Amino acid sequence: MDLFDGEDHGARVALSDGAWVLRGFARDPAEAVLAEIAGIASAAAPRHLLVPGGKRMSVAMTNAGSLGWVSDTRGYRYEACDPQSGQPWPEIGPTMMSLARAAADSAGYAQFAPDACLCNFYEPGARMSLHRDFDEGDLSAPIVSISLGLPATFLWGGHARADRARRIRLAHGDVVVWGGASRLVYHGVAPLADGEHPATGRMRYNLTFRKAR
Ligand code: MD3
Ligand code: FE
Repeated sequence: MDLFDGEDHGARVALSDGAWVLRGFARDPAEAVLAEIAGIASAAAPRHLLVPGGKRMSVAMTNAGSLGWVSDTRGYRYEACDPQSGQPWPEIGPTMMSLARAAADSAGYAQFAPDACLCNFYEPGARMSLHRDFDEGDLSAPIVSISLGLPATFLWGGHARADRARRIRLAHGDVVVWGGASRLVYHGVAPLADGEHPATGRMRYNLTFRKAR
């Protein structure tokens, strides 16, 4: 019996090939995860990165783990140090790490050992346009995402950018595991609707755990 076992948990819904949504999987430990996010943010401040085209992202980002995802006008890559401080990224928090591993396990990905956690900070209006995540060195590993705070509309496309996107609501405590045939699909997030969440105020947090090396 593990820490996160409870009557809410164990609802494991297949979204499509290799993608599983675990509704409310992170709800009980949410406060501990939010405290870990605050610790990460105080060591490596969330910032609005530039994309290679020169635009500034509306989502603020930081990282935890031995590698962190960064973007600037030269491109996208993983780096061991925060370019803003020159220091290594802070460690992935123990509660969020065990949660990500338990989620991967329950979706059939045993021994998930992420080395990177990208932390996304959404204020009302922030969005993420359709993209694929393929900068990771190990594309056979899944990505695990944890959503906290205000709900978002996740846009889930196909294997071609032009494929019509499905809309999926991701709420506080939802965890999604994206692997197998779903690992390289186009996806994004619609502009965040304004609101007030009891745990986070006017904010949404999304953590994605990756095997970058
Ligand atoms: C499906 N983040 O950080 S999480 C990202 O809500 C990102 O902040 C979104 O897309 C967010 O790259 C969505 C869900 C997610 C993450 C990675 C995926 C879905 C994915 C990779 C492949 C397929
Ligand atoms: Fe993504």
